[in-house]
Amino acid sequence: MSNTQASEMIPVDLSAAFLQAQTIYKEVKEATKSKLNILIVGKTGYGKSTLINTIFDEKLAQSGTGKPITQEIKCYTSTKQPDLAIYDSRGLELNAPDTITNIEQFLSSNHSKDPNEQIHIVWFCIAEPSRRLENPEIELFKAIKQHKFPLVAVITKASQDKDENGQSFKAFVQGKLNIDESQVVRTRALEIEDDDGNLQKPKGIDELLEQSCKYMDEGKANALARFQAYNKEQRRQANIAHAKTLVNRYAASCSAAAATPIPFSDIAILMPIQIGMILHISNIFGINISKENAAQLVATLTSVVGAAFGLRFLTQIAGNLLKIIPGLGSVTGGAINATIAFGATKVMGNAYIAYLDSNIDHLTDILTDFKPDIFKSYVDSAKVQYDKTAKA
Ligand SMILES: Nc1nc2c(ncn2[C@@H]2O[C@H](COP(=O)(O)OP(=O)(O)OP(=O)(O)O)[C@@H](O)[C@H]2O)c(=O)[nH]1
Ligand SMILES: [Mg+2]
Repeated sequence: MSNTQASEMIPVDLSAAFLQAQTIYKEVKEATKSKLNILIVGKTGYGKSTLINTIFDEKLAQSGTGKPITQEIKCYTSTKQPDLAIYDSRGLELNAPDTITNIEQFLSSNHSKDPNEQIHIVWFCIAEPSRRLENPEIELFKAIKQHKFPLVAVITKASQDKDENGQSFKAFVQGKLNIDESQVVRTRALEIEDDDGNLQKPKGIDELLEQSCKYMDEGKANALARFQAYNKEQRRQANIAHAKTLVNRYAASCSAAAATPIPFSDIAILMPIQIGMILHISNIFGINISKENAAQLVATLTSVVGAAFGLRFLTQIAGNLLKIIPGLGSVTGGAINATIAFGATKVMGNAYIAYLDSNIDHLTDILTDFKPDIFKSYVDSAKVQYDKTAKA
C-alpha cells in the first residue's frame, strides 16, 4: 500500500504557517492548563512562608502584597509559574473569635468553583518547637478534613522529635489529629547551624511533595512536581511526562487533519500543528525558539522521521521546506493517511523531548544547528517505542 499519491508541487507560505502554529499552540496551552492552588495554614511564625520559599525557590507569601481573599487569607501568585497560586493564612491567630468560621466559609464555598480555581492541597503547619497543639488548631484541622480537602499535616522547624521524656511530637500530632502516620510530615525548610557548629540540612521536603501528590489527582500531582523547584529530578520527570501527554494531543490533531480529504496538501496542514508542538515542548523546557528555528526543526525532524518510517517523499518535502525558510515556496505534495500522521508526529515530538532532555545543561547552544544526524538516534528510539505501543 502506498501512503502517497502522485506528487505535485503545492505552495507553502511559512509566515502564514507560523501564525497558524502559534494559534494552535495557544489553544492547546489554554485547553491543557492545570492550575495549582495550595492553601497553607498555621499559626503566625510557624514557618509557612519559609516553607513555600524553599519549595518554590521564590519569595512568595512573603511581603504584604498578596490579594486579600478573606480577612485571614491572602493569595500570592508566582512570577515564575503563572499557574501556581499560594493561599496563605498569614499571621493567623486562631484564638480570634471569627477566624475559624471565616476559614470554614472560604472552604465550603470553594468546592463550587471552577476546578482550576479550587484549593488542590492544604498544608497544615504545626511548629515542632511549640510542642503543642491547641484546641482551635485541632478544630480547624477537623473542619478542613470534613470538607474533604487533600490535606497534609506539616511539622515545621523539625529538629528534635522526642522530648526529654521520650515522647514523640509526631506521634502526639498524629494522635490528636486522628490521622495516619503518612499524613504527618516533619520538615525543616532552612539550613540551620546549632550552637555546637553542627549543620542541620533541610529535611522532609521531598517527603512532603511525595505525600501531597498521593492525595491529588494525576494532573495536579504532575503540576506540583513541575512547579516545585526543590527536587530537580522530580521536576525533570514531570516535565517529560507532561510534554509526552501534549505530544499525544498534537499527534491526534494531525491524525484528524490527515483524515480530512484535501488531496496533496496534507503536509501544509500538518506542518503548522507540528510547529505548534515544537514551540510548546520548547516552552516546557524553558526555551523560546524563533519561527525560523521552529520551521527548521520540523523540516529536519520530518526528514529523519520520514526515513524511520520508510517514507522517502517526506525526506523530499523536508528538503523543499528547508530551502524556502523563512518565506514562500512550494513543496512536493502528498496525502498522508491518518495513522501515519499520528505516528510520525508522535515520533517527532517524543524524539524532540529526548533530544532536549539529554542536552538539558546547554539548551541555548544546541538550538542553532540542526543537522539530521543529530536527531537520528532519538528518532530511531522513539520509533522503536512507538512500534511497541502500537502493537500492544
Ligand atoms: N530553625 C528554623 N527556623 C525556621 C524554619 N522555618 C522558618 N523558620 C523561622 O521562623 C520564623 C518565622 O517564619 P515565617 O516563614 O515567616 O513564618 P510564617 O508562618 O510565614 O508567619 P506569618 O507570615 O506571620 O504567619 C523566621 O524567623 C524563620 O526564619 C525552620 O525550618 N527551622
Ligand atoms: Mg508568612
